[in-house]
Amino acid sequence: MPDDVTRAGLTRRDSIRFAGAAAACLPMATIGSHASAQSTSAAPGAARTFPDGFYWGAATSAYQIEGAWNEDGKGKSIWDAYAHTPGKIKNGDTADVANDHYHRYKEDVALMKDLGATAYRFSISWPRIFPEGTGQPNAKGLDFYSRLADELKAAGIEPFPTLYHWDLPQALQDKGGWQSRDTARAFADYAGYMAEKLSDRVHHFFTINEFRSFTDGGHRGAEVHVGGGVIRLEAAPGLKLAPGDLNQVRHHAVLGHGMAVQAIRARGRAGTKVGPAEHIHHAVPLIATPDHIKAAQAATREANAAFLTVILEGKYTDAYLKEAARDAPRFTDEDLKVIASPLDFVGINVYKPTFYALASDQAPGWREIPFAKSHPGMFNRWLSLGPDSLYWAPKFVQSLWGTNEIFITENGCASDDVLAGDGKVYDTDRVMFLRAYLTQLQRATADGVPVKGYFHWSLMDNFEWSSGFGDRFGMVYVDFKTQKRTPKASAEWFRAAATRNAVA
Ligand code: GBH
Repeated sequence: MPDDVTRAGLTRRDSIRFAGAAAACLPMATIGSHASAQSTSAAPGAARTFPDGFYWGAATSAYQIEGAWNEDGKGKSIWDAYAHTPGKIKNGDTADVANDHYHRYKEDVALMKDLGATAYRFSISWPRIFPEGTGQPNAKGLDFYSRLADELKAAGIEPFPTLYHWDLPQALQDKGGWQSRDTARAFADYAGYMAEKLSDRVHHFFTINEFRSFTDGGHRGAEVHVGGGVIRLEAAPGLKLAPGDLNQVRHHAVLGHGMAVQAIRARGRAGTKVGPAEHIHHAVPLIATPDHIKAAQAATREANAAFLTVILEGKYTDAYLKEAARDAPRFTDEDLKVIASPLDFVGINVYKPTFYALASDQAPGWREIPFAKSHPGMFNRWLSLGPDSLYWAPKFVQSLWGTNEIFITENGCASDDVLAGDGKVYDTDRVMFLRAYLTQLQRATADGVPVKGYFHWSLMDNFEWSSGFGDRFGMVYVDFKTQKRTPKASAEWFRAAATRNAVA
């Protein structure tokens, strides 16, 4: 019954009963003296605050929300082509319209403002800017991002664009895509162009989102065993390359990142900051004692050998090259220098531990501990619950590479959201997830790990790649038939945290 439902989905009778019980067990005098006795030390529930100036943001990506896939001179991307291929996306969904954000960006910026967000991470669609990947820019494409940046600034929200969130111009795919070194060059030219045009208002650029997801996911894919069956996970362009060719794709991707960093420095205003947004593979020490912590740290360095480690160290690890053997990427010393171009910050997407680790007497010095069968997870099977990832992942970035600015560029979960009788969405699982993860992030900042901001994935429900519109990752519920946006309970949680700069 709708009128029987009050806030937080409790029935009116439940909330009255709860209030009565609380009053009977905890007389006011007890509550008062307890609070004052604790006031000089860390009281239960003491504000778990973040450093001053901490950015509270939400994240999205172009293909997942914009729609307008063929408007205003936009070129086709590999995701347009892939989603238009029958059988590739669940329920035959495509992001041709998606959240219609291209036309509704003002409404979406207003939503963010209501959430108390001070930063927004979005991605720029490369084929909107360069429909053919290179050559003649499309003025209308640039104009969209320019208007978006203005709208954000006017709302007091700092724009943090990502230059590549997987939507490669199809025209470049036709010439070999990331298998070709020319794509790295083309990416840098596009990155430099964007810095030139936007760096009067945009002070932070992320180069590439999640190297492994589009290199390995798009050029090899994976077969995973789920509930007795096998499902194939892949991303555009949906290729199955031999190991040596895949390693070359990975190399071109990190090279493209490095070349883009240099192009942004050359063509952006002085002071423009740049870094990657990488899904860091990381081990969490199963037991947090010095030997296991050291082992987890070493495992984390090796787990990122092809991506973050070479970007931050300018060298592929010996173990990576040894294991790849004949299939190792072909590269020059000059490539390594470009790949390791100095960065201003490191952005990491953090969802769950890649694995737990324990120290071992045997090489390589750690043991991977798989998730227990009964380890709890979120709505998506792959998303095991591991809040202390938000402690250890940034901590290891700092301890391994001495990074002095870290952003959490994504963190969040899908939820089987339903509109309640009162028209609201009570996503208690997402609120639980947020509180648990951000408690660990706050712990990292209190330890001196230089985390400068947090971007929740995602601002609003959107096109979740191969899963289509079925997996809702937003703090804002979207009815894809009407485009109506409804902030969920998690959005209220986010606002409470952002406005207090503390875990809520
Ligand atoms: C991010 O990827 C993406 O950047 C974003 O676009 C996406 O919408 C969001 O997460 C939510 O998924 O092989 O079983 O682990 C997160 C990292 C890596 C998670 C690939 C899903 C595939 C399933 N993703 N992974 S599994």
